[in-house]
Amino acid sequence: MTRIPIKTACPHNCPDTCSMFAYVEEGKLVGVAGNPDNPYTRGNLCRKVAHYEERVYSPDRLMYPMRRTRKRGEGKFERISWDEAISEITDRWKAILSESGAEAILPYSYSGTLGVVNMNACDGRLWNRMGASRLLRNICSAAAIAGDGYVNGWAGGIDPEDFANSKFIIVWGMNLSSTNVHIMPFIKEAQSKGATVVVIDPFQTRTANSADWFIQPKPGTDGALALGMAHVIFSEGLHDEAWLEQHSIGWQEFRERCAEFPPERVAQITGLDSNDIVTLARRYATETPSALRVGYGLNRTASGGSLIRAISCLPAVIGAWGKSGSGMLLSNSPHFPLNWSGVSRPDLHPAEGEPSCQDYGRSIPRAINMNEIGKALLETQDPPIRAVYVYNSNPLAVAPNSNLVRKGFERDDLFVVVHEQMMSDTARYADILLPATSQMEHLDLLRAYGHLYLNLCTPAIAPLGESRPNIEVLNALAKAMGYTDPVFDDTAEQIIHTALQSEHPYLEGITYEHLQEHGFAKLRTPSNLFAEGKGFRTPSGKVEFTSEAAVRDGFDRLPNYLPPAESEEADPELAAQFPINLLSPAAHHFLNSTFSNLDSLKKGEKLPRIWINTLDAEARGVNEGDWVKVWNGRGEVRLQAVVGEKVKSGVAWSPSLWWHSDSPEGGNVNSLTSDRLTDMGGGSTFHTNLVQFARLEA
Ligand SMILES: Nc1nc2c(c(=O)[nH]1)N[C@H]1C(S)=C(S)[C@@H](COP(=O)(O)OP(=O)(O)OC[C@H]3O[C@@H](n4cnc5c(=O)[nH]c(N)nc54)[C@H](O)[C@@H]3O)O[C@H]1N2
Ligand SMILES: Nc1nc2c(c(=O)[nH]1)N[C@H]1C(S)=C(S)[C@@H](COP(=O)(O)OP(=O)(O)OC[C@H]3O[C@@H](n4cnc5c(=O)[nH]c(N)nc54)[C@H](O)[C@@H]3O)O[C@H]1N2
Ligand SMILES: [Mo]
Repeated sequence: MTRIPIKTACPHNCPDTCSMFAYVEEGKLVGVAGNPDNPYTRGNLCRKVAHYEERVYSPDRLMYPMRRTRKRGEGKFERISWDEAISEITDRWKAILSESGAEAILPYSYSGTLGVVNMNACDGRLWNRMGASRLLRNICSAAAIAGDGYVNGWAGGIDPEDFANSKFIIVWGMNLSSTNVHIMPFIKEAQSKGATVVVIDPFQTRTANSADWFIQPKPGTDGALALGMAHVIFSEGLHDEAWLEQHSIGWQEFRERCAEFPPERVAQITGLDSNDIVTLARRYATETPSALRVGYGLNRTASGGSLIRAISCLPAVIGAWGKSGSGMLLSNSPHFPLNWSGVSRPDLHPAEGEPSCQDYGRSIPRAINMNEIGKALLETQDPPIRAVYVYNSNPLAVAPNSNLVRKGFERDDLFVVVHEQMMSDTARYADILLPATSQMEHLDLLRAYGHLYLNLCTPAIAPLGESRPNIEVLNALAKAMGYTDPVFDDTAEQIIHTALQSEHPYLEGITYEHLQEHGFAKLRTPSNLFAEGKGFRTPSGKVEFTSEAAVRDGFDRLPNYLPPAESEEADPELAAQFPINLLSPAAHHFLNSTFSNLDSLKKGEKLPRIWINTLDAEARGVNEGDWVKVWNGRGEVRLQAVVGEKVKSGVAWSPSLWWHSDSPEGGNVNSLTSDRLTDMGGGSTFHTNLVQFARLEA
């Protein structure tokens, strides 16, 4: 039998945003495959998505609206109708609005889908109209946006396909083989043509195993390494003075700052060999074209803003921008010139003219940082948060300092609505629980953050049970609130048409119909982004080594190295008590907390584990396979030990994220992580996390 595939795309939070095929028989999804026509994702799917039908038909799927019957958190519910659910929610909201004002209501959402409709439009429209508390969606990349923003203006990066043309590639704090698998063939192609691939990571990752050179610094010290590299490059005259003169400001002052970071000092900060620092700098500057693939892991450290700011300077120092196989890629989302205000509708807000969800730090309406959700639920006043509406996120599992988050969600007087696909850790805490459609059941438009293609996510099957897409539920809630604005009649298709309404040359010829026919389209970007020093989005339009914007925001005029809080350097007393820096980055088989409930992927991940160094294990009598208790002042978890040399002494590594409901005591690694914010941008600090561990008896 020949099966005709439905062209669709993967909406999960991943740089790769794959073009997919869905196969349907008698209304049932029977399989998926990569769309071979996409030149970047090339018909390959990752292990997580390759059997997507397992997720769509998971026994954890929610099928109809429900109301809580027992204590919050126990996960006991009774079935109700959509009409009952909508009127119960809006009755409560109307009472709260009249008693406490709209800021007493908080939407909480992040990245269940990256769809323009079911993420971006949903994060704006209703909440803007209502004047609800704004959520600072800072859990992932806020420090990077701030740090790179001062230097390059957060202008996007180079085309990942261009890495095939590089001669020297530094993969900096990113585990590509797990988190960006589709760039690997391009990097391997470069390698097969003789390029050198360097991985810089405190843990010997899968990606490090395929590198030519693995460099293992102490966590959070990469900013010093970047400044030290720049120092070597300047002092040996390997910088590109002509490029710097034409396309940057402040490079001579920057050179003076870098002189404070000679190789010996950097060696001491990073724990690396000073010869390696010199060699790395020389090779980066001379084996051109050279390119950086910079990860988000780096920006989730306490000094993540300063750290990314320092690294972001390097391509300009050697004049790498605007040439084939050369430059840097951190995120490509800024390249997508969609009609964002038409999508999120900031103009609907009563305090008209206020910005939408895209930026942070404004006070009207008041803003709640999603990293501090526990604290916000427990402590915020004037008015206190009386209702939360959670969608596209699983805060009980993904937010830092879980124990505080749980306390917040346990508050008796809080009204909790959760719109979810699965009976997740957070769904269990709902008063009203609403069923959401999966990507196979709704329409959406997808941009990407790791490449340059737009994709259309086309539904392949009818919604399961009574599940509904985010946009339909929020439109229904808006109407029941009495908001008569015509936008709340918009269908997904209308929103996609709006999103594509743009005169920008990158979108020329990319219409809804084109996307329906092909499934995807590459932005019409020039073949070399940033050619002739164009495209930086700083106030001067140049690369800014000195930044007046940074000064205005209360920071150093120049990039600098700051030791991360919760480190031996910054807090020796705490480090004496909790001497291990625990990193908890992306797991190979999970996607944050998505997929962590599926048996086949759990098998791949085995058990909640922690990688520790042999010396640290011996000092505590821990052997391979032992269960250990890991704790600090915020909480405690039980993990299985993997002992060896993949981490240096003083560092540990635990891939994330398991569900709390998988552990007999409840809790996952986020019971240990801190809700401290980064130095810049108000970002998360998952990787700055001092702990202690001990062997558990039997
Ligand atoms: N399989 C899988 N893929 C994913 C995800 C997932 O959960 N699973 N999550 C998705 C999301 S939301 C994101 S944001 C990206 C994240 O993907 P990445 O950008 O790869 O970020 P992380 O996984 O946080 O960390 C990457 C690496 O940084 C290292 N690291 C931590 N601290 C430091 C440091 O101070 N210095 C250096 N040099 N390295 C450090 C970690 O050891 C880790 O190997 O991946 C996306 N893709
Ligand atoms: N310790 C530690 N914690 C981390 C990280 C880490 O590296 N270490 N990574 C952090 C990062 S980078 C990120 S981005 C965050 C991610 O945090 P989240 O965005 O909360 O990510 P997920 O865990 O994937 O949860 C998304 C939820 O949305 C649901 N969902 C999917 N599609 C839809 C939909 O269409 N509608 C609705 N209503 N729901 C849907 C899924 O079922 C899932 O439960 O986690 C952060 N947490
Ligand atoms: Mo993320």
